[in-house]
Amino acid sequence: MSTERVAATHRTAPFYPLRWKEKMSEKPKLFGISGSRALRSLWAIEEVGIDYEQVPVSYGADSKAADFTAINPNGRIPALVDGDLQIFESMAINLYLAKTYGGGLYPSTAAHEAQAWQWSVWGISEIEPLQMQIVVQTFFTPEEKRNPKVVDGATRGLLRPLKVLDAALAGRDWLVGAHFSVADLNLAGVMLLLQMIKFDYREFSQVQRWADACYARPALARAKARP
Ligand SMILES: N[C@@H](CCC(=O)N[C@@H](CS)C(=O)NCC(=O)O)C(=O)O
Repeated sequence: MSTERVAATHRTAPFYPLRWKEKMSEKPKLFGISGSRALRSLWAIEEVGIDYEQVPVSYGADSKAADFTAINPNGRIPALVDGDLQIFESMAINLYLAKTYGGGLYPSTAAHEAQAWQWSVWGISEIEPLQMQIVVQTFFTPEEKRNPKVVDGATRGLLRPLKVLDAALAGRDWLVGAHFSVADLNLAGVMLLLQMIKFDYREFSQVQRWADACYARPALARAKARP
């Protein structure tokens, strides 16, 4: 919701909770750069379409500075400040943004909401550790120290969750309900790293189709164009 819409809502509904009034004074601030996992939350905030400020904190020393660790004591990006709320973890940030400002991006029933949480947690627990092994070996390990067995093992390990995802997507366009939702956003956001390493999805045609549709979203292109 834009600041103007919040302001208009407030004018016509004087008994709105105070937090809306507080939010009118300052835009949400998203901390992190697009060349990091903060891309997931930049994508989310571009999808919901609110006015926001990006604070391009990078990883390394930048994310360990005291003014940033006061927001995220883990010293990791992304983080979000919205009014009194300070929150870290990309999945949690995205669920909050979608629920607070996202309209149709957030499921409207408790069952669909639970499924959105399921896919968000599943991406972080079943996909992320394995894909990170490949990313670390490919991009952050000097060639002479790389261990092809690690990449082979992680690639094999990914086959099981990808098979599950492929089956879940059979006969449906999106993970939850009939349209793109925060469930797709979060899982595809995690899997951006698989796209980066050009993971071969040939065996998983439903995953390929769904990933292509997610990655064609204009909001993602806008997020990638950010610093
Ligand atoms: N689970 C976290 C991971 C965040 C994360 O590890 N971010 C990296 C950048 S890609 C970072 O800030 N690294 C800095 C460090 O570990 O010192 C999330 O999804 O938000």
